[in-house]
Amino acid sequence: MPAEIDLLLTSARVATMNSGESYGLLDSGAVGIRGSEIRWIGEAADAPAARRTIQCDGRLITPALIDCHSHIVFGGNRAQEFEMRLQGATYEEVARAGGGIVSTVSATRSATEAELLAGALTRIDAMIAEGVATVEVKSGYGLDIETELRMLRVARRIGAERPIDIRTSFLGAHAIPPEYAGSADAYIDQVCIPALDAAHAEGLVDAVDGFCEGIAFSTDQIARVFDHAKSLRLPVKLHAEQLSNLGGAKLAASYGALSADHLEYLDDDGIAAMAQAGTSAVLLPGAFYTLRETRLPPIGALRKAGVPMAIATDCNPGSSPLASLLLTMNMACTLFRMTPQEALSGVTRNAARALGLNDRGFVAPGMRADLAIWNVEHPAELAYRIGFNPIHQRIVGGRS
Ligand code: DI6
Ligand code: FE
Repeated sequence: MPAEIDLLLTSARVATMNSGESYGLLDSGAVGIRGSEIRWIGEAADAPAARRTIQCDGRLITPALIDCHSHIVFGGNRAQEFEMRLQGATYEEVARAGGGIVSTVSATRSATEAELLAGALTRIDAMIAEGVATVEVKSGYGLDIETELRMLRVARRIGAERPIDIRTSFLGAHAIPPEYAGSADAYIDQVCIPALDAAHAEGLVDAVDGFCEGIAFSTDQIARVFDHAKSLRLPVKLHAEQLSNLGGAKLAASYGALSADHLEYLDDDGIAAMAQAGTSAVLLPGAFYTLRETRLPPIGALRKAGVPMAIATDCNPGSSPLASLLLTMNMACTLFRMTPQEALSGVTRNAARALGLNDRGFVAPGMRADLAIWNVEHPAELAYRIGFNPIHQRIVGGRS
């Protein structure tokens, strides 16, 4: 009779993350996999027979990591803007002077699909090397129909080129391109919505995102994009309350958004709306760090309201040139005073939830077999070290 388990990971400490409040630790545990699914979890002593066994020698198993907010497809880089900011310019001043997002837009428009893919793969490879198995990737540096589609095709190709699951978000409402300066409404009607239709028709869109901010789009403009997303039955999410409070989180919650992201300027009203709607908070310490923000997202109030908190790299060439989810975990603890357990939940269980994925993010029978095996004893070590990658092995969809 063939064994029911293809692959058994045994003699491991397992952080199952199967409750929101703890690591869900199993000290001498084992995880049984069949095909691409977890079939069994329990004490190593009780483990069933398996075709193949990996002895983990006491190493830690966690769910594979999930980066639920990234902009890894783009052309060029913004090192010069980094220099400008070091000479005193703010992020908003750089954006208003034609730099910022818009300068990445020019570089992205002039890049070929192959060039965009090559750049994105360098960043994805850094993520894979740290045990990441799912990455959300946004468009938003094209801001014309053709380039938005090109970015999303590149995002899909990443998943074909590498063992990683890519979830795409259409971010046509990211910035106003120079040819529409002063005409944000016309941009929404003539480019953003037609681009969304075209991308959706090609099967390129898993969710719709926007940037609600003084230097980007108003709540009314975002609402029009979200109405259109709803008509296509696509879930929504929003960059909200990053540099000021326009009520973006409340708007997002009113559309049942998967997440509201950034949230440094979030107020009590926004928190209550998110809690009621079940909208997750995605916190982005890399952007906070890079922009040297001083206003912290209201972590304590989010925690108290029971809003699930995810954390992500926001990997992008301007406000967060960060591809390390492990460093993001450290920053979430050191800068935002999140606990190491919250940081790990934020890149596993709560990151899955922020993407609307219920088949991953914790270790339990029936879940996808996306796991990371680490050379650490205790899960707090993942957030504790800086610039140190203790990965031993990554398993994606049951494949080691
Ligand atoms: N907020 C961000 O942090 C990124 N986009 C956004 O809306 C930054 C994008 C960039 O500066 O290129
Ligand atoms: Fe972002």
